[in-house]
Amino acid sequence: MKKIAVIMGSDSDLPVVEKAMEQLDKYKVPYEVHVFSAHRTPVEARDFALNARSNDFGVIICAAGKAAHLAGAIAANTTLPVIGIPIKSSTLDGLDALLSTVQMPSGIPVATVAIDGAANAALLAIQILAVTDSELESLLEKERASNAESVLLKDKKISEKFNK
Ligand code: RP5
Repeated sequence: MKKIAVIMGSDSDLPVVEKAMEQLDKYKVPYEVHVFSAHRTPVEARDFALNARSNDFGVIICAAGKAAHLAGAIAANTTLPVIGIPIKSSTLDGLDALLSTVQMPSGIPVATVAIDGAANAALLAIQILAVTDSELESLLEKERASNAESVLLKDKKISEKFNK
């Protein structure tokens, strides 16, 4: 199975990004975690992206806050799918990071999840690997079925309380 890379712009992003690793652990998907910054360590970020495919990665997740150029800078140097997580780490509540991550020019896509949406970033990366992995696909299907069951249970409880 291909590895998933989880890159964050700073270790201060870790409390949010950990939600991605929780999902990757749950699905037993191999991954590596790094701190690279588009602005503070641009050479290392570029080198990682250039070598990611030959280093057996299948998807790269990039989390960054403020002027969040990490996902775009990584995407510029690889044709692997890149998923961006805008991090709420400034006085602008993450809107700065959201716009910096999502507004990519044509030709260099970044699949951007919600502000602080680390769990969904991991799930999307897993779904990408599941395109060619039926075991992973069936785990995803099971999880969705169990999520649906818990929502139906909530509906039942609310219905019993209010719909007399
Ligand atoms: C971004 O700047 C990082 O991704 C982080 O969200 C933010 C603040 O970084 P630190 O100053 O806490 O290292 O590049």
